[in-house]
Amino acid sequence: MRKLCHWRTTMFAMVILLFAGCSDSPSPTETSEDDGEKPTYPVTWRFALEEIEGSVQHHYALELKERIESISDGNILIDIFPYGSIGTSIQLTDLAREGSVHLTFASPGHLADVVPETGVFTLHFLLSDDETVNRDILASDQLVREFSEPYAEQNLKLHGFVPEGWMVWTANKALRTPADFDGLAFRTMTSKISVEAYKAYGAVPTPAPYAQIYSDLQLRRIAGQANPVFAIEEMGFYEVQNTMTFARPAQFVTSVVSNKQWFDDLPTDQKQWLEDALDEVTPLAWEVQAELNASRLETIRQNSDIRTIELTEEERDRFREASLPVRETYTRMAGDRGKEILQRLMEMVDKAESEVPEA
Ligand code: 6CS
Repeated sequence: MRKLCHWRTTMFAMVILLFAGCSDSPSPTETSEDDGEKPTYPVTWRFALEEIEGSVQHHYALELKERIESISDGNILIDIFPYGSIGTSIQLTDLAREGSVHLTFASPGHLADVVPETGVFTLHFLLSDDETVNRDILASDQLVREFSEPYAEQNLKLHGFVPEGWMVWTANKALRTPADFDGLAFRTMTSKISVEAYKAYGAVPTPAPYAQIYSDLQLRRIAGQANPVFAIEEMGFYEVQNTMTFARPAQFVTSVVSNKQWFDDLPTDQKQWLEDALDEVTPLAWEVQAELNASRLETIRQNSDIRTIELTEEERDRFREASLPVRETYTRMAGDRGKEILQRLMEMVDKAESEVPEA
């Protein structure tokens, strides 16, 4: 990636860890609501992002920061750490689990090795083709409740899921049928279940952190990758690929989490501020991703002669069929609880789609 230096990442991670114990905001092992002490304001919450400045996650974090700092009259400050200032997705999850960062994004494509149930969001053609159906399901309290326990077991408090747009495939050729993936070194997110989605199409899945994609494409260590349009633009992937295939196999879904013990120990008013602010930001994030994905496609078109291909329904059906066995693999990896979640999610989609008024 152009905007990230690995050594800097490691250094920053070490600095964060060193300062973790003397944070403005109590670390999970320090003060708690129960000890009756008034917090010493202002306190600072650290929010780490899996994406760079200008991204969907960055917009989300800025909106949250503005709200929290305003509702709390400046008593709570939020320090935002965009991708590149601390570490990879999975490192951010680890830092949140041990309390060095308070809040972070944790995308299932990486997180599923830690919380296997979240691998359900890496499955293709599972959610609806209707984005508003997906938006409502992902924003529902019911879904968050389904996942609360698996996250809590990893000392993570799940605050919600955020869709960031359709996954778009890039390569130096069109990917119209599963046969086009045959033997193709295709970058996937790092969890085992993310790999399975592309193995099912005959690709040679090559898991790698986000920061590595650009150089791996440039060096021809990989031949393709999948990400929403806004990411393909801001990470420059379109500069080193000549075709974008729009197959709408899945939404890119991420989750917003905090250190569970830190959240449980927050004074009641701070907890309420956080929950209220998150409730306000979620619908905005939907609008932000829609706007960014549309405008960045224009930017890509202006700055390159990349080909864009929209698959027909018949072409999509071939991928849908090839993707179905991965659901079995998911249930083996995510166990009974994962199986139930998959079932519940399919029911939610069916129900929501049946309630969509006819056009
Ligand atoms: O592909 C990835 O790894 C990343 N893609 C996005 C859009 N956000 C974060 C994630 O790590």
